[in-house]
Amino acid sequence: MRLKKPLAVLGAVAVPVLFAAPAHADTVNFTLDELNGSGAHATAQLTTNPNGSITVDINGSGFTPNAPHAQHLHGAPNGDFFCPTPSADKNGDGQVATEEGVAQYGSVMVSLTTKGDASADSGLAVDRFPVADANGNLDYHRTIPASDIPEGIVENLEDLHIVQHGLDVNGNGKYDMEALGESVFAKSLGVKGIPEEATNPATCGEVTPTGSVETGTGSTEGPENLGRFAFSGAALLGSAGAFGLRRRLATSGATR
Ligand SMILES: [Cu+2]
Repeated sequence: MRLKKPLAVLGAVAVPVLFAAPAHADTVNFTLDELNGSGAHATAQLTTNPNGSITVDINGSGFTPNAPHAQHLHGAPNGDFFCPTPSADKNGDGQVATEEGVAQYGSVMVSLTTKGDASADSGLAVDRFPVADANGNLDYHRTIPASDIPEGIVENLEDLHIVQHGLDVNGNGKYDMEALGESVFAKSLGVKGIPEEATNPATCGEVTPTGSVETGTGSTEGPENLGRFAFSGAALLGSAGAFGLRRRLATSGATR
């Protein structure tokens, strides 16, 4: 046991101090790769704090500029989930849509919002998600309070995946209906008129393999203020459909 030597050296006086030390902070790194040809990449660092909160840092590039990007911790403690493969594209439109990807990356555990609630209930609170800058860079830093984090997550961060949503498929600098039509996911929650581009996943990240290095590329095209959505998160917060969907998808994922 490694402690033996320091204890012997420090002597009995130091022992109570050692045992009184707070729980250690664990840091887990994630590498987020592009999904759906978004061109976006990111790295993330999740640090668990002694009080049960998680400090999240995300640095990414290549995102749709000036547009909000919903982002979540997906999966389940000890869950058998992973970042989606092309096979997740069930309708063959060349895109793994949110509702198609959830079966593989799991349902929302934590919503990485910029303020307020960060539970799964805020999964579509787009007015509280980070907005990429004019160059498509997206940086995020927040400590998520323990009260918004489900049981078992802090101890099992390596089982989770980070997914960031929103991409500009037809390269016109904004989320619109022309590329992919309406969001099937949002519509399933009773919200119409949301572009599929706004909800499709742009990146997915798993725990960074030890020793690997990730580099990102920046996008500088089409700065335009498109941070507005036709709906507010509040409209979705109370949606029973959101809960039903989560439960349904979680069940289908668990039976795989
Ligand atoms: Cu997500």
